[in-house]
Amino acid sequence: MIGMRAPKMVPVMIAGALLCAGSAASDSYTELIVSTSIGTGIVLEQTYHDDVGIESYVYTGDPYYAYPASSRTGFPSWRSYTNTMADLNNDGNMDLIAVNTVRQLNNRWSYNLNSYIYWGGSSNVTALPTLGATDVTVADVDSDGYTDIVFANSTKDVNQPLGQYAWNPNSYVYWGSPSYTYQTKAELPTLNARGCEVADLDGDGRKDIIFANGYDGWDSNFANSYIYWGAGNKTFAAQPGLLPSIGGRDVAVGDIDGDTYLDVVIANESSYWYDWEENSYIYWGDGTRGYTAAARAEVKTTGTWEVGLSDFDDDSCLDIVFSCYRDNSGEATYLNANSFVYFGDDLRDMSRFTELDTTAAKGLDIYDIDGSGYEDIVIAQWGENQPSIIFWADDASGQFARTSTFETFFASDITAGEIDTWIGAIGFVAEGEGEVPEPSTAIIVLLSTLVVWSIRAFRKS
Ligand SMILES: [Ca+2]
Ligand SMILES: [Ca+2]
Ligand SMILES: [Ca+2]
Ligand SMILES: [Ca+2]
Repeated sequence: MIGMRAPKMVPVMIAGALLCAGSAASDSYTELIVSTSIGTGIVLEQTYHDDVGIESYVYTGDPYYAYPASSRTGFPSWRSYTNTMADLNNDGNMDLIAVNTVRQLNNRWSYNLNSYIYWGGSSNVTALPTLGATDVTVADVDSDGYTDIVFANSTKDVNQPLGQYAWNPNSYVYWGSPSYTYQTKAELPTLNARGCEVADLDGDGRKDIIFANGYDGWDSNFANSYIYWGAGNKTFAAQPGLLPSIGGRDVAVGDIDGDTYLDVVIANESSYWYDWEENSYIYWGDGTRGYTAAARAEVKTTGTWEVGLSDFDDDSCLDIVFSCYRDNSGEATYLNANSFVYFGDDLRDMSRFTELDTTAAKGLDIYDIDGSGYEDIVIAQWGENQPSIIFWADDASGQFARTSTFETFFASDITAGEIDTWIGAIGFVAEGEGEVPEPSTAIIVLLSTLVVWSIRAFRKS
C-alpha cells in the first residue's frame, strides 16, 4: 500500500556560531550522538504539565575519548528514542536524523509528531511526520540511487485530547529523490513496530524490510514480527512473512553462522508487563523466504532494548550484542540487568557469551571509537544522571576488559561516528516547536513497576 503525503520543510531560527559550518575538515576523533528521553515509562502526571522538547546532544571527540559534559552541544528533539547519522544527500557532510517519539500536548501524550533531519553543513531541517517512531534505518530500499529512510512507528493518536491511542500504526518508508525533500512515502502495516532493518533476505535483488513488532494492538505481546518482501518499483508483497516474537523490540540482520545466508535476530523485550526475562531469537536463513520457528536458536536475554552485530572475535561469524535494561526482580535492582554478547558459530552453537555489566541499558552502537582496529560497544544507560558506558575492545578476545563512562541524563540511544563538519550547524530550533530548555530534574520520577502496570493497563483500555 502506497500513501502519498508531503512533509513540510521547516524554516529554522538560527542561534550560535552557524557561520563556521560546513568547511572544517574531519579531525578523526569520533563523535557520540546521544538521544535523551525521559521516556513513556515515567509517572505520567508528573510530566504532563511540562511540555519541553528534550534535548539530544553531540559529544565532540578528542584524543582522550572522555566525552565530558563540557564537550557536548544540545539540539532539539522530542523524547527521542533513537538517532542515526548518514550522508543522505552525498554532499560530503554527515546528516543526522533525530527520531522524535512522543511529546506532551494538552496534558496528554501525543505520538503524532515530526522527526527531524538535520542537514550537515547547513542550517536546514526537514521535518518528517512519524507516529511514535522508535527506530530508523537508512538504506536505498528501492535501489534507485537515492537513500531512503524507514521509520518503525509504534503508536498513534486516535483522539489525542482524550488520550486515546492505537498501538498498530503503519510504519513509513520515505523515498529519497534528487531533491532529498522526502515528499513521498510508502506505508506498511505493523503492530507496535519498535525496530526495523533493510536487507535482501531472499537474494532476489530486491531489498526487503523487517519490522520487530511489540504488541498485537489488543491484548498480547505475542505478535509476529514482519518481513515485507520487496516487489520492485517501490512496492512490497501485500502479505508479510511472519517471525514469531515476544514483545519484539529490535531486529538485526547478518550472517551469524557463516554459511553466507542472512540470519535475522529478533530482540524480545517482554511477554507481559511483569515478565521481562524472555529469550531472544535467531532465525537461520537458507537463502529462501523460509524463516521459521523450526529453524531458530534462542539465547538468554532480559528486557532487551536493542540488538547489534559485529565480528568481535574475528572468526567470520557475526556476534550479537543485546542491550538489556531490566529484569524481573521487581526491587531496587531491577534496572541492573546485564547486557550480553553472544558469539556466532558455524555449528550454530550459541552457548558462548560475554556478559556486559550495565545499568538500565537502552540503545547501543558498535564502532571503532578509538581507531584501534577493533570495534567497541557504546551503550546508553537510562536514568537521572546515569552515565553511559563504553566497552573497549583492545583485541579480538571479545572480552571488553576495559570500560569507561561519561555523563548522560536519561540517555536512550547513542550513535558513534565522525561529524565534525556538521558541528557548527547545531543550535537551531525548529520554528513552531518552541524553545528547548535543559531537561528539568524536578519533573523526573524513576520508573516503577506500578507505572509499567499503569501503562499496560492504559494500553488495554
Ligand atoms: Ca531509494
Ligand atoms: Ca528481496
Ligand atoms: Ca547464516
Ligand atoms: Ca565472531
